[in-house]
Amino acid sequence: MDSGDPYGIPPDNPFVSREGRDEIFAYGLRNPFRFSFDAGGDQELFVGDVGQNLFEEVDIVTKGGNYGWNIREGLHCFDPANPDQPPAECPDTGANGEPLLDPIIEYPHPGLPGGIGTTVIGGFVYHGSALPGFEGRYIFGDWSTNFDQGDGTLLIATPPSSAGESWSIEELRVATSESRRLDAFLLSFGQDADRELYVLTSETLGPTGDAGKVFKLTPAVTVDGMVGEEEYPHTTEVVGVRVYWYNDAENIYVGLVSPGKGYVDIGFDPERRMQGANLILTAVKDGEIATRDDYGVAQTNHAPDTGLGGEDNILDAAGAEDENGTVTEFVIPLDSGDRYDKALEPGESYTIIVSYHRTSDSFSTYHSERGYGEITLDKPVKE
Ligand SMILES: [Ca+2]
Ligand SMILES: [Ca+2]
Ligand SMILES: [Ca+2]
Repeated sequence: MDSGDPYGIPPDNPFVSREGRDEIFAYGLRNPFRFSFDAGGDQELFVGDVGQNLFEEVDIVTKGGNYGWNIREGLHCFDPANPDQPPAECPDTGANGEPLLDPIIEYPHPGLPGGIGTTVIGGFVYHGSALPGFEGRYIFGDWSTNFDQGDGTLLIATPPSSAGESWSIEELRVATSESRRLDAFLLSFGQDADRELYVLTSETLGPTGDAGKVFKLTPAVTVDGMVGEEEYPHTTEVVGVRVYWYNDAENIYVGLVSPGKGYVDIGFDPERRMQGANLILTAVKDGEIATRDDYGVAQTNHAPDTGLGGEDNILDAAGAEDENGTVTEFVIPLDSGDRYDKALEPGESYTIIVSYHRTSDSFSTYHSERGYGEITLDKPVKE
């Protein structure tokens, strides 16, 4: 509050010095539930406005705007006496002749074609760094498809190419859930100082019990032998091999895109040449992924951890070849506890040593190319 003691009303509010409450900034909203200002762009005010029987909407709120309730529900006409049947026609101005402003997003309730949910939950325009593909898009959701069993939906909306059109929406699927959905009531979103987003849920309908959870939105890396455009938040190139990585609090996920048809490997935190590095060797042999967890026993020599008395700690791996080369992906623990793996700390930077062979799948063939790079790990909150 810039003025007033302790209460003030901005003097340029639309109803100051005329009929109507001075506090009103905008109107025609039914049940606005969660709002946020865009941290970028034009710092616009995004509001999720809960509808009645049929349609949910999201509005960009402007001073003095009339958002149509109860003449309209979403983009549809609304009749309070017959709320399940949108009239074919309705006024396009309010009581004072002002235009009724359309939402930027509308979606229907379950039971209608394309039905998503019953209650829109406003979110944030994304400006974090973990999910670069989400930049400038609006992350929001729906509370639940029904009142009995929490079944919230995460949604992402993309701005239209021409102003005035609706934003397109897609469901955000949850990789860490078997159903790929929240399986809980979606209550709200949060944002941290880095503008990363959090999802607040509960398994109970009301504000009771201890079934509330807070999740952080992070990239979904799938170990499938394909590196998707927005799959990994980080990448670097070493001697023609593109290295992708992502880490959570427990594991590091790595994608290697090699110009060769032979093996490709990466060593973490080498001391001299490959000596002391935790080396992960990968190759696609006859269409199948082959991997080995090694240790740099000397500057130019490495051996399988299992042969040295350690363990193979590769948790998952996949790979594929095409005419351009080889793609492999794998997951290893940040700290396997094995003395032949280097423990990696979230938030720290490490040298990497990367090599590949143009044609040979044999892990004992001398590489075609080798070089050094650096990776920096994210410091995620405990999930
Ligand atoms: Ca993948
Ligand atoms: Ca190991
Ligand atoms: Ca190792």
